Amino acid sequence: MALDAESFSLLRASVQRFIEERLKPAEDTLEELDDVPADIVADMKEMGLFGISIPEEYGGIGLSMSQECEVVYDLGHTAFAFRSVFGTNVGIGSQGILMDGTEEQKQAYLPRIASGDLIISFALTEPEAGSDAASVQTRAVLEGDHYVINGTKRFITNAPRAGAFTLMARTGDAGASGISSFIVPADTPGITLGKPDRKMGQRGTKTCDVVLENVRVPAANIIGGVPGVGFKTAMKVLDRGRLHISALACGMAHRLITDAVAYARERKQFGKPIGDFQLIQAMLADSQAELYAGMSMVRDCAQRYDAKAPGKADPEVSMLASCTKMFCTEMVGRVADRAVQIHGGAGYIAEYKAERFYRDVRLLRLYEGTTQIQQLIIAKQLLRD
Ligand code: COS
Repeated sequence: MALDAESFSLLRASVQRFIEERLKPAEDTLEELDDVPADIVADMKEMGLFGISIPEEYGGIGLSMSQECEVVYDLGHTAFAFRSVFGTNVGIGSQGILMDGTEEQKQAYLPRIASGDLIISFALTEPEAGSDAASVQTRAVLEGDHYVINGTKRFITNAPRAGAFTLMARTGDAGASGISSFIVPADTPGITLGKPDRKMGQRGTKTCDVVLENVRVPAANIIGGVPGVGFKTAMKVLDRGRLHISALACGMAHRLITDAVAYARERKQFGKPIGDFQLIQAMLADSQAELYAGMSMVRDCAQRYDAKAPGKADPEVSMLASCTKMFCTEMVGRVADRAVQIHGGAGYIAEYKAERFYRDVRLLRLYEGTTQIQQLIIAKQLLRD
């Protein structure tokens, strides 16, 4: 699946224009409102951004992973909260249905996800199940032709906006093979939302707990209709998500370098622009070289992702996606730190974006698998027989 080259370059140009003309000027409003203005969300729907990764037959734009990474790189040039509004529809919320869902489930959900009429969230994490995702405690018990679900999901991105969740719950014994993925409409009786999480950064993104008390969901809502394979679905979704996050990290690294270069040109000390000093130049050069390395990894890994059988696991590609996620998210942390340093005292002041983005990028090393989880995945694959 890929969009033809000409349509893709038109799409990309219009996304880039949208970022420059609409999103960047709204960065401060976003910060003040702690939300994405409704007119911007309406424009995103109009542009088809909610459905970039969904095939055309289900109402989306049908980008390949390589193409998606280029668009997400562009979106990384502005506050992450803009992308987050449609991020779960493009990635972790929808992809389980696309990869493993039945045709009926795809027809029922993907067109509404692609148009943005339905926001879908990914509900895996729990108070006691984070890095150890296979220890999910939320339980789904079969009663006739329904499952009754009880449990709590934590830090669920877009839960306050969601019309549905792809939600992992235990239908069987302990361990990964006892987990199933469900499509759970958000208005099902028994679902309540916790209060919005207050976070270090990324204002305008929405996360909260999702509490399920005797939530009755038709057995037909198990993704693919098969219980016990939900953990694998979740892992495949995360492999893909990790590449998406890597491209986002690179986009933000580019923004931070651009802002740091502009500041280094304009700020004068000792009678000349600070960019004339080699110690400042070294920080810029290190950042640029690391960005180049990261984006090269993203492009290579995305190409391999596109070359494998669609929706099927490939341990080598999973391992490379973890390498890419680990490198790119750590890289943007270093780049943000240098951007603050180049700005000097101004780098600690909220008026300058370096301070805000420094806090925003911190999340990338935590969600969709911490750096330490990526290390485990990489080492496990290397040491495999
Ligand atoms: N694709 C498909 N299947 C996968 C897979 C992948 N990427 N990774 C693992 N699996 C399969 C395994 O092949 C195994 O299947 P079999 O039992 O049939 O062999 C099963 O899933 C269990 O795998 P494994 O034994 O490796 O699971 P572990 O419990 O050891 O944990 C880690 C694996 C730690 C890698 C996993 O729990 C993880 O990714 N944790 C981080 C979770 C995360 O990213 N959370 C963020 C929440 S979303 S923002």
